[in-house]
Amino acid sequence: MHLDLKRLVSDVTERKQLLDEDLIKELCERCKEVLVEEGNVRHVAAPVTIVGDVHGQFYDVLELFRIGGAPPDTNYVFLGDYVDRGYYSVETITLLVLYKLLHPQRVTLVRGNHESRAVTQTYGFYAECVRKYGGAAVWQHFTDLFDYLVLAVVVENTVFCVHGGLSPVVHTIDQISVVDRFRELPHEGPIADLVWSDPMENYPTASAHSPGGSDPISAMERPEFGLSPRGAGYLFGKEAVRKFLEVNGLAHVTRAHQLCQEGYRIMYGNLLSTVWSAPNYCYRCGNLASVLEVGPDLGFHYNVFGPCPENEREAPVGVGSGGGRFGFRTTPSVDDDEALLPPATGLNGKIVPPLRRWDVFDDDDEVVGPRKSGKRAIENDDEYDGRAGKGGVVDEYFS
Ligand SMILES: [Mn+2]
Repeated sequence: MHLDLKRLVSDVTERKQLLDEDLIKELCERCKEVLVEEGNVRHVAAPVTIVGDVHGQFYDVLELFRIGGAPPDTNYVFLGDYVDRGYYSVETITLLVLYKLLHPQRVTLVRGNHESRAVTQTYGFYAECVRKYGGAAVWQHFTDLFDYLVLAVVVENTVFCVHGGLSPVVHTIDQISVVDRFRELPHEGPIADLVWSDPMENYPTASAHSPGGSDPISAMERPEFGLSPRGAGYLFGKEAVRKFLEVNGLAHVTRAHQLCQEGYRIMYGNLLSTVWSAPNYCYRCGNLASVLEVGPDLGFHYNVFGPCPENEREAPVGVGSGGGRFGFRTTPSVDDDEALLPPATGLNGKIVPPLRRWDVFDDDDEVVGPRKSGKRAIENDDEYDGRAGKGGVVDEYFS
């Protein structure tokens, strides 16, 4: 099958077309062929722009590319959670797959906890596929592809990038490199932890920590990790991050997975940051978004932006705010019973000094070459922090 990938990009971005099911199947097959050659941990060079959760907010993704530059003018690492919650998961993942195929060395797709058959059946992507294509085949093609996404990225042997966070059973990058990732997301173990875990401010120090005894790893071996109320992954604190960076000769962990009111959040004296790239999340949170631009000198710039006007339409034609009869259980709910990420303190000028590495880490993987990137910041007004849901593994906070 001959594919004009550039033409397909404009079909999706300009003509707002859904690609045919046969075409989606072909794109997913070709993308798997590319991804299967990538290691679990991909090494990339700066400059590179790191993107957090986008959750099917396709019009905001288009805005993101207007602000940050489109591939290949900007190198990208996407940190996962491409689908669910928003109304345009199909368009979003289709576009990212097209860019990956067009520029495989300049675009890296990391797996999020929503790149999963189980999670997408609950949070919207499955229903959207069925609604838009009249069946589950497209959902199957994409979720089969998700099994091939990489688990983490290291930028310039200095910045560790992952969707969720650290794992009590992962001490070294090499340990991530040897797991078998080509499968549905497991409920526990290193892969689950990487996509589900969260940092916690003021995590109790080892001496002050009194584990409840319900979790053997936390209680006996890694007191710097604690059980997560998400039901999967772990909570971890500064000490876990400091150790991980030191052991691996790295300087910073950047991750996504949690809504940030201001679009990003810096913690632990700049040892860790959260990047969130879905503005006005679920069309109602009123939050800002950002992408993290890592410069050639490893300087950080959090490029903050708000929702684009098209997303203010909230839902595509035919999808009511209730949405249930189209498969959305309801318009995604937002509970603010648990404050998520309080406003960032310090470092609020968005320019963060270049990082200092602990040590030199040996790289043996492919490296993406330098590229220029355009910049334009947009401001927004509203504010909200929140997360919803508790219970089983599939049940989660909010991202
Ligand atoms: Mn997530």
